[in-house]
Amino acid sequence: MAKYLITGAAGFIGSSLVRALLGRGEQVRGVDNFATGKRENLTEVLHQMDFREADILDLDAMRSACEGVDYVLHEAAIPSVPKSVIDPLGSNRANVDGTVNVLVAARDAKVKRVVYAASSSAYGDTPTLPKQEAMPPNPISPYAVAKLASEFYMVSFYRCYGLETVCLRYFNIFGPRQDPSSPYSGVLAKFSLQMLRGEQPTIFGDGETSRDFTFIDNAVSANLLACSAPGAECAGRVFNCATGRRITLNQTFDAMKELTGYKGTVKYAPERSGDIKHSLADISRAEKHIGYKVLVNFEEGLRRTVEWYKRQAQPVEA
Ligand code: UD2
Repeated sequence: MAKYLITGAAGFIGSSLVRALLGRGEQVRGVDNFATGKRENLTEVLHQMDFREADILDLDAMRSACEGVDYVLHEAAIPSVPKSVIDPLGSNRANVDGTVNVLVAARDAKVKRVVYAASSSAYGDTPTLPKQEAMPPNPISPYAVAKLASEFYMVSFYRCYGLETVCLRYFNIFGPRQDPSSPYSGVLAKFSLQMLRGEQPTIFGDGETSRDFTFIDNAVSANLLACSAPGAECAGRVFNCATGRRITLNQTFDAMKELTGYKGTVKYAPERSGDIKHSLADISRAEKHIGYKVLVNFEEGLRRTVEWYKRQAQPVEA
């Protein structure tokens, strides 16, 4: 049994990792400052873990959180392109300064490995598809720059201090417990809530924007593999975490109409500043070096996701 620290444990991805690790009988410690995470995401598992309300910007709290830990899964972030365009300083603090704190604490506590929630936004709008890890990054939004800077810090801590770090470049992860209610929410969570309520969703752009939408179970599995793979295969390296398929927003809207029963139309609005047009991953590096496989495809993931939001909308029976 190993001990894991999950930063951002009350967030969508963090809380999914908590459940997966507890399900495997691992010891789990979690930190979250509830900036974007929610206590409800941990309700039924809180008693099985060591949860601490703490901010990754608090170095002392991170030092204490890293004590006795084998693996750190660093998910805490302010994960939004548009929010970073409005508040680049806030994005940089959480997404860069916070990461350096976690790394310093992990290094000094002699943690075995840190796995980092990097982002596909690092690739930016380079025309070449699919995106391969060896391609030069070309970030557009402050969020993308911050996530990339943290990736470089991960690699630097491996090179300078020998702390094993692995970066997983997440490609639009979606699934149950993703917050649907903020203007900065991921598009699939937002559309699920809106369409189930019969509200008209908005597509920014012409709808031909595409994403390699990746169901959460695939990201959870990538994290577990990134912890267990031999250091020679993965330490100090970056891996795409995706499915290798891209879906347009128009296709997504059509698929969600069927699943939600929404009868209305979609509204089109101008593209968002900082957005990327197309995103698609080459996943062969992760397949080769950490044994990654796509476990759940887009259609099945979307079905499970919409079902979950439907259940949330139903009143609890007395
Ligand atoms: C970026 C990263 C993703 C992750 C995420 C964290 C890329 C390609 N992906 O996701 O890996 O790090 O940031 O937040 O950079 N949209 C609508 N209507 C809406 C909401 C969104 O049309 O109501 C559009 C949006 O303009 C974009 C697409 O849907 O073109 C996806 O947006 P998103 O916010 O779900 O995720 P994205 O791609 O910014």
